[in-house]
Amino acid sequence: MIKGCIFDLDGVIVDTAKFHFKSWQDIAVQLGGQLSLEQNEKLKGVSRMGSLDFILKLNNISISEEEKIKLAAQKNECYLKLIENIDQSEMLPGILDFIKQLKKENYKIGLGSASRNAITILQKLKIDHYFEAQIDGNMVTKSKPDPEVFLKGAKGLELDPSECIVFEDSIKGITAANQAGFISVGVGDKNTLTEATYVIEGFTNLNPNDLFKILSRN
Ligand code: B16
Ligand code: MG
Repeated sequence: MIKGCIFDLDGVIVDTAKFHFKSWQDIAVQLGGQLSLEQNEKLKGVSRMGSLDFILKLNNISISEEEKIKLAAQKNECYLKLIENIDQSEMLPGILDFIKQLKKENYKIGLGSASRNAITILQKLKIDHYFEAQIDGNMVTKSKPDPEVFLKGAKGLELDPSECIVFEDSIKGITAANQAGFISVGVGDKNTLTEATYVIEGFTNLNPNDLFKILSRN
């Protein structure tokens, strides 16, 4: 029986992927390399340092650990500037309504994001009060596809993974959810998120109970 939902942030609740992309692209260009929109897809759900390592490898660039720490901080400064004035208009269509419906029906709601900025963003969007458990990149030691972030989310909600749905836009996040026995709902392209229990294109006009009925048949 479904009792709670755990949401990824970037790409599920809010359209911040474009800001991560712009910030990383600037770093790649500064290093004499590049980062295309297609390559950026592989960075979804990947931690800050993991993303930098990916970009360095992609461009055959080798730098010291000290330099890496500086670049990661520079990327984050740029990202923070871009999200400075973020508000509910940046939320993905239908998600706020979906969250409100869940709350009305007494489902528990949690956050499971790789981003160290996730809680700041929830506060800026003025939706943090909906989330009984808020797990972000500062609270985990292992990145997705490790399920730590979602397991901590379920623990915070006092639920078993089998009682929770994880909503994710990244392949790594879906793998993480599946590994730990959650029901996984991919948000995006069904040809990309092939491992998900079920895939939705988005939250527009989506009723939680209708979705849960479909999931119980899968
Ligand atoms: P930060 P999610 C992830 O968030 C993003 O998808 C990924 O692009 C980003 O690199 C990562 O957070 C770390 O973000 O630099 O803000 O700590 O999709 O797991 O909500
Ligand atoms: Mg995401």
